[in-house]
Amino acid sequence: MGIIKDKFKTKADLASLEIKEIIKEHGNKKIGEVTLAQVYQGMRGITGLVTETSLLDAQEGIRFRGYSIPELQQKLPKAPNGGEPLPEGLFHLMLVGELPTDEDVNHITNVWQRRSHVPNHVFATIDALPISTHPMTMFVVGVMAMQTESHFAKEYAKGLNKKDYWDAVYDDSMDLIARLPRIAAYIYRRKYRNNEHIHPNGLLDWAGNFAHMMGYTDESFKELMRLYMTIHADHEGGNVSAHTTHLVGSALSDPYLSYAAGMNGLAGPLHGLANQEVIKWIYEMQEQIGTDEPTSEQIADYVQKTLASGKVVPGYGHAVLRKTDPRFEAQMEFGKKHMPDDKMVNTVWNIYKTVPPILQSLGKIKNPWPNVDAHSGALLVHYGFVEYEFYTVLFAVSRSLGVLASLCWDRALAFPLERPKSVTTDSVKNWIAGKDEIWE
Ligand code: HAX
Repeated sequence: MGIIKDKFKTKADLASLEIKEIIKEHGNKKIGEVTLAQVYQGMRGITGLVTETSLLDAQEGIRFRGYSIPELQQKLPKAPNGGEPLPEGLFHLMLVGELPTDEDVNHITNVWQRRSHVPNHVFATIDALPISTHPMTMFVVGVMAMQTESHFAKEYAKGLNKKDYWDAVYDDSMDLIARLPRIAAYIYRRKYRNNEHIHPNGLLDWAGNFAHMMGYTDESFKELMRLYMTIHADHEGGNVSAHTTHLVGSALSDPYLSYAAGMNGLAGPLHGLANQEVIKWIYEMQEQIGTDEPTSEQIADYVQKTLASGKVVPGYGHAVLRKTDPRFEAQMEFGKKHMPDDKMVNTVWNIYKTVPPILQSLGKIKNPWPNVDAHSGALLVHYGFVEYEFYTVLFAVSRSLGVLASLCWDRALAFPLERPKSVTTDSVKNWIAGKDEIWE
């Protein structure tokens, strides 16, 4: 077995014993009560999942295995002469539960380089789609075309022992993560750069090579990709992309099928697609007002128009967070360091000053603060990366790290098929009337 695979297996075996003991000793403890409102309103606040890789606190924001984003920026290994964490390191932390050494990170970079070959039929499948196809659709179709390579599916068909599920899921996960930047860069160059493709650079780290294959040579853009790929990787288990990957994986659908399902969820405008919506919304505002430096009053006016037309302000609000997203803050710091005078970035900062009080004044929005998607596009635009329909693909490449590390844990801990109970409104009415006790 490989070094990382060995470490993971040792950790997972220990965790598995611990969990068995926890369930034996405390399995009957109640973790909360579920109200009818929660059943109807998106299950907010119901604890119903275990996801080992990260934990979201409403006030503090995300912690990956206990570490906040500023702590990770300090503690994770960096590229030579770089200042941002390498996503390889975050993957190690999420998978193994330990901070990596420089050597661990180099090892993962090398493993992903070795596994990064994408079969030709995947590119041919993407090429068969009209050029107007949304990049997220091309991306998921590419992932699905690559499902032919699944070790898990092949081994399962031959007859795989339950105890070995994790092994094939691990191999598929590593292959997928290694190959996704190639697929994404291919789509980018096909759609926006005359189909002129760039060979991978075997000397670069995973995110640096991704930047290179998309055609961005600036060192600070590579740094942005390292930060971007790190902060978008995971947000505990209940969000649509993580939860969907986990749910579909629980049916023993292989990692290609599970990840593709999750990414279809990421492609929704209330989730990951919000990053494209933010920049689209800013461009439309600039066009309507006739300036690329809107004042706070002009922004406030445009926000009111957006709300009056029954639309959401993209990039603001969150189902769990109740403060400014630390991922927004990390990007703001990057902006201050690399492009403090950029007009689009300054507009994002002005929007940050203007929007929360307006949303607060409506009285119904639980979180008026910006989320990760409010900032990411502006940093990309600074480097000339203006093709905002592509932004969610970047998010998807990053999200593979979290959801696939979690999928490895799901199978190593032998989590069962997920199947919550649902009810009908008729049965709810009967229950309220005291006639029906079926789901008590
Ligand atoms: N603009 C306008 N209205 C908003 C709003 C926003 N940014 N955020 C919430 N609301 C509204 C809701 O639509 C809801 O209205 P109704 O009662 O009329 O239906 C009300 O405020 C209460 O919503 P909530 O309880 O505060 O928020 P939810 O948990 O239901 O929804 C969302 C969370 C993220 C979906 C929501 O805040 C939203 O739509 N935001 C804009 C889209 C966005 O930025 N999405 C990305 C979220 C982060 C993420 O997943 N990134 O990938």
